[in-house]
Amino acid sequence: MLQARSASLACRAATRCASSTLASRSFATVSNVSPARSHRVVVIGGGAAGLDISHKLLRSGKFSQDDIAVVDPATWHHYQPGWTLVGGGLKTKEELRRPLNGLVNPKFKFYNDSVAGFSPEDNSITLGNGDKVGYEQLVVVPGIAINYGSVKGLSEALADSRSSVSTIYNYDTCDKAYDTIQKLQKGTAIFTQPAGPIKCAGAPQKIMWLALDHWKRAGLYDPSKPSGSAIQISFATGMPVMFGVAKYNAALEQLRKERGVEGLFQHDLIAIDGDKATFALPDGKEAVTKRFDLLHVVPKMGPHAFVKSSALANEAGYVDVDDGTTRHKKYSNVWSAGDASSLPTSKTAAAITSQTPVLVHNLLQTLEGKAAEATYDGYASCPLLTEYGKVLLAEFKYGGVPSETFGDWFGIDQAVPRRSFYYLKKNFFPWVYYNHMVKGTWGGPKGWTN
Ligand code: UQ1
Repeated sequence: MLQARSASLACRAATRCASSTLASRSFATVSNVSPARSHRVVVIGGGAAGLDISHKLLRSGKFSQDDIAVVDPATWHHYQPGWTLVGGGLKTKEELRRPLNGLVNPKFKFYNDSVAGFSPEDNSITLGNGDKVGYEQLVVVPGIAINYGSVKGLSEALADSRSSVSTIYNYDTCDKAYDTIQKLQKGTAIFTQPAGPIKCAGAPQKIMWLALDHWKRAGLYDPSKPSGSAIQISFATGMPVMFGVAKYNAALEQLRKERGVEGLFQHDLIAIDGDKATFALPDGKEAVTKRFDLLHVVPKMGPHAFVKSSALANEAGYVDVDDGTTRHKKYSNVWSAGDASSLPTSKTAAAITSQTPVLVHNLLQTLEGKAAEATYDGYASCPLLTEYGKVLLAEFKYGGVPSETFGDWFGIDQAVPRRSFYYLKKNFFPWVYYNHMVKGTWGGPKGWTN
């Protein structure tokens, strides 16, 4: 199914690790009392999608004080696409976060709490504190969870400051990634990517390309003589290819070969023990164990338990919405976008810029009793760092069809890494994100909206 495919399809700039704290609780707390509070729209999640959607709704001018509620237990909102830059020593993690309550418009009712359960049959949710909250329309955008338990020994290795195991997918360890890259003088560096959907499917190799460039500049790695270099580099991925969109995969596979990086395809990391990493192989083949001097890990990811266990989820646990309209397939007043949704595309902030206008338009139409006719074309993008100073800007739609903004404007090929794209990634996107996207005024490749 497409979900599996989307995993390889790219780059999920999931914009909130905060979402992973949205606790899962059992339905036992859901009672049949009528809601203490009710709102016209309840938005579950204050991440990239939740902030963009709630502020777009407010800007429509159709809502007054407390008509819209936002639910999220997080204290901080993180610009997660920037964590690769932290891993490469280009930004600090502190500059990429903001207190979430400062990003939520005071016109909203902000429930700084988790979700215990959904009751779509009676149009309510239950908060972590047991309160019921009713809605006319529900937007479920809590992101996805990182499953650290998917790799035995990972949590212990990440927490150990002396170990050379890190991940850029976590606020606590994204800077550890840069420390380990700087410290390595010789030996084997392994960068992993799991089988299955993850946010920003390009990030596992972005950090590798930055590390390679760092070691090249330090005289520790010579791409033309990889085996004679002090450091050897392997990319161990649970996927069969470097990237899920054929056009960009060809460019990245060529880079991998040119740069002497060993490709260990369909190698799915399952355990870490000291300086040994064990990978599951397909077709019942016996697992292989490799020694490492540096290990960058990307754990498996999946829907939050409170979504997966709810009536809103499809078989895989994602909010079961129509690929075009973003409307729930069974409950017509429920909507979803971003990582938590079943939309069969990449889990990236760029994808959210194209999903939210559709969702908001259709939700507003529905409130007015009109047809939800806007459709999402699957647009997603992955600005893929290939070295310090260069980015390959993958942009595509459903089906892995390239849809290049600058290719269309200037006739250039975005599979060729460019300096201008690097500045978009490093400076422009973080700026436009906090100044416009979280306020609902950034349309991604469509530019600014009001
Ligand atoms: C984008 O809009 C965006 O949002 C701020 C990103 O940040 C994570 C992106 O990485 C990309 C690629 C876009 C898409 C916008 C253009 C102009 C290609």
